[in-house]
Amino acid sequence: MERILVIGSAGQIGSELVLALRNKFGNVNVFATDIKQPTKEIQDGGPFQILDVLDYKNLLHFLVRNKITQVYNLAAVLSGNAEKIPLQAWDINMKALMNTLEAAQQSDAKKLFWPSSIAVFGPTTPRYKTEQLTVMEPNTVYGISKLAGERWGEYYFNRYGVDIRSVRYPGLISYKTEPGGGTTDYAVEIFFDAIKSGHYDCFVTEDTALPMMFMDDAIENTIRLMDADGKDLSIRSSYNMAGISFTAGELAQAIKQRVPNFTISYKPDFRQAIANSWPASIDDKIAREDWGLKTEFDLEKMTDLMLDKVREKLSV
Ligand code: AKB
Repeated sequence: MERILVIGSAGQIGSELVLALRNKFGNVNVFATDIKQPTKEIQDGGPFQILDVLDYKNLLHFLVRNKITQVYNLAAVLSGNAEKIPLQAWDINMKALMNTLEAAQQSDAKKLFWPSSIAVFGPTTPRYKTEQLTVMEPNTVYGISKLAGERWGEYYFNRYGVDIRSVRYPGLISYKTEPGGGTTDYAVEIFFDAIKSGHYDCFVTEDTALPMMFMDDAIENTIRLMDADGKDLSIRSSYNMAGISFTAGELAQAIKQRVPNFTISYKPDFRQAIANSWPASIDDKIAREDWGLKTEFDLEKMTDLMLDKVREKLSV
């Protein structure tokens, strides 16, 4: 019987992952935690507790007291926000990971999911169909922390047998909880603004292409990786995960086809440089081969669903 802790359950990924895990493992076996209140659905649906992953002793106590066997650590300061508070963001991102790795090693919670990101790549990385093993010289605080985190994860696997599993998430597109402080946030904001006001001021240029993924695909693949037989996993740093690549202009066009009055202006800010340093598309054949990564949503299908769900959420 698995007993699962999700750190960061109020965030964009956590708020959907907790629900999927509770469906699979039973409500009482999935402990949602965060430093802020999650959605009502999560609070009412099973155990929830305020827990600060930066407090090592408390984290270890929690794992032991609740006989936790698996941890999903989703706590992070994302790329845009990290550039505003570089040292603080480094401290938070690294400490959150190191505390989890160390607590996993010291307890029975040996199976760990920690997300990496396409941010581990940098301006010297080949931009198209970026391979798993390639040049990695990230030049953002967030990217540097994710690359360092990947190395530490692999170290804890080799040295202590912590069963860490990870994917390099592309930009994630969802309607339940909006992301906060990331570079790929425009691909979510655009849907909300299209429905609310019919106009979006986009903070990257029209021709900016980045890999993205609809949240349902991200959640399914995260659980698929955690379910995989450890013997099949050749990568313990983090797996490339491609999703779908499109430009901001192509996304705007897909929305305009469905919301004819929609307009967009391009006003690039500091996040343009971050976007330019990341790959436009990713090669994820190793994940497909090792543990059966697969996706269902292309740009059209995702746009249809996002518009429906955002309309429902905003009750228009
Ligand atoms: C961000 O934009 O910072 C994140 C990411 C790609 O990891 N969404």
